[in-house]
Amino acid sequence: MLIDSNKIALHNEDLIKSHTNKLVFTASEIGETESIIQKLIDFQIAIPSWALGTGGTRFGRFPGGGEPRSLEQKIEDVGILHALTQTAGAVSLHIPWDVPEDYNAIKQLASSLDIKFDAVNSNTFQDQKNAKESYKYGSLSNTSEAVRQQAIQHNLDVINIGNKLGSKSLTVWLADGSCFPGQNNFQTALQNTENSLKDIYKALPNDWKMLIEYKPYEPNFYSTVIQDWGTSFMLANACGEKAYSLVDLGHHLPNSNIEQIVSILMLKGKLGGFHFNDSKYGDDDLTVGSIKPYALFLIFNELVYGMQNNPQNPDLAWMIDASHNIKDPLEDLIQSLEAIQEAYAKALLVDQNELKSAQQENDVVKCQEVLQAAYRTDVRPLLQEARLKIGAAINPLQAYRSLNVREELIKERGKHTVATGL
Ligand SMILES: [Mn+2]
Repeated sequence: MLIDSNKIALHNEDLIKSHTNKLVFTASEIGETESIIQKLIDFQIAIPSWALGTGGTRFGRFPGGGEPRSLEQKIEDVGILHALTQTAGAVSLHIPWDVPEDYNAIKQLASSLDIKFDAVNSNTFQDQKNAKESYKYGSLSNTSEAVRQQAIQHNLDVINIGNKLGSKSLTVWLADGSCFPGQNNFQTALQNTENSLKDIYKALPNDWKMLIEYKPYEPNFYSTVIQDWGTSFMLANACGEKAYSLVDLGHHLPNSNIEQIVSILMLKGKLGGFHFNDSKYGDDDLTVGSIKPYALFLIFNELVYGMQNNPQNPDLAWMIDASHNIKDPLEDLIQSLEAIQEAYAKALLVDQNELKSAQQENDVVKCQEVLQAAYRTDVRPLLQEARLKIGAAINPLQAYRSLNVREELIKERGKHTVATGL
């Protein structure tokens, strides 16, 4: 299904009058708006191929119909999101599920929808059919050399696939760890992981990055080999200058100060990728900004500071890594995109000079006032203006519903479809 740009224009015509009134008011409140609007236009967020279907838990899964069953259909879904928002201009593939049969056809389809190929993701956390070795006791950390070699080779294959599509980075997330005390030798597991990552790193093309994701627990419940940002940072340093840490918002223990982690990694030039989601308890993969919007704003405040003050840190690979257990996946992603833009715009509003001088004077009250003045500003008219300027829908969710996108997808693909790769 393709979104007709005329229909978006009609949707915008209906909303433009009230939008313009709100924008005038917002502009009068905050002054200069053009640079913020341009930054919002430039900010593109990748959609992972596994986020386009309904997720589930170990208790069940309730597919909503019209889900993409092939790589082509997944890219078409990202195309729908991008047409409505002009913010989702990239897809992040997961191998082995998204191996193209016809590379040229896939590249053409993506470019016709203005979609780029972001980081490619390897998978060594479950066994594939016909695999010789099992990852039951780990992959890159496994005590068996044969298992480690299989996992290394898989990552090299993923680099090769990504290279043919124009990707520029490999994301490695490991489920490796242990479920019970004594099961693993911590030092051996980490050493094996480091050696395996170095072997993968050696095959990385010169203009690529390797992004190393961390997570404190799950699916292993006693220990995880790459448990935190310090371990990821250590491994990235051991591999070399093209290796970076990747922060996934859900991959922290409750109440971790993620904004501080982000800040320190950027100071050290080692923050390479970022996965958005939200959580109440653990790696809940909920809609971005649905639980802790102020925490998201504080994180964005550090990201903006880093982007403005840390030239040693590269441009980040931004991605939504969420699951949609009971919502329409595309509607959930539209909500997440909006929450990300909102937090970004608010962070851009922070008066950095005023904050700095308040910090110098140890005016703690003023510091809080500066941050919260930005946070309390309604920036939605700026998001809408950015969308209007680039041909997206002023209200993407409303447009999605009034264009009956899900109904059309169900007509095209059927009611009982289950997306692959989750
Ligand atoms: Mn992630």
